[in-house]
Amino acid sequence: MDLDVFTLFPEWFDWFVAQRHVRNVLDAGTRLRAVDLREHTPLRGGRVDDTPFGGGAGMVIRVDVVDSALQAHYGTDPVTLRSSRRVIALSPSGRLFDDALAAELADEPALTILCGRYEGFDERIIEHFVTDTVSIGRYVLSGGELAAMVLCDAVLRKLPGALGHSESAVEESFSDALDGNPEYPHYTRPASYRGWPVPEVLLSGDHGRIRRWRTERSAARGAGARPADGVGPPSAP
Ligand code: 6GU
Repeated sequence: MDLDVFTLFPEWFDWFVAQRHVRNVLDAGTRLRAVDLREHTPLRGGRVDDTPFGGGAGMVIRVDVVDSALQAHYGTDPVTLRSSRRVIALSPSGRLFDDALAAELADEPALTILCGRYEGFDERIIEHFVTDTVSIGRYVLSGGELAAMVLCDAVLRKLPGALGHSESAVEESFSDALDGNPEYPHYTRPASYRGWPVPEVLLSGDHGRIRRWRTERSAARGAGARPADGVGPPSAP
């Protein structure tokens, strides 16, 4: 996969790409580049934003700035670029990111991710250059960079080479293997700690029973059930 992240803070991604699980995917042939939105700005002083027409608080990323950045990077008109690759604008008002969207994006040969700052993007960027707007949750971040890392992390770990064991991503939370439910609980040694025992079934060696227990726990979590002791986090509505 070929991943380009357009951002005002490309150096933030140095940390991200240095992480082991990201390195593994990059070593297996995926490319991730952080591109500085300021690098090709047509405005003086590296300016990228402006005040909103109609007034109001905050600044807006300019359409000519994003046009120049995409044009310079790809050597093609961004209006046509989006017919050949997925161009995603990160915005708190976008489509909610989930495992299904992560899987969908992991199947793409190439992704372009635009990180907003300030109040967001001039709407013409969304209308003419972008294929998707994506949000990672119903809260507002100061910019799209952390959201881009969340998205990249969730997508990259689905690619070959990301995980130590190729099966680890198949039966994880929200996957088809678990009918879209959260993952079942895990336990490891010691088998009893401070009087807290591990569920007996997991020590039974009966793989059929273990499988049924896990499917059941996963489905119960999906239904928002409390843990059996009733002292866990409150159940979902
Ligand atoms: Cl994608 N961007 C910003 N700025 N805030 C967010 C978000 C994205 N997703 C949730 N909050």
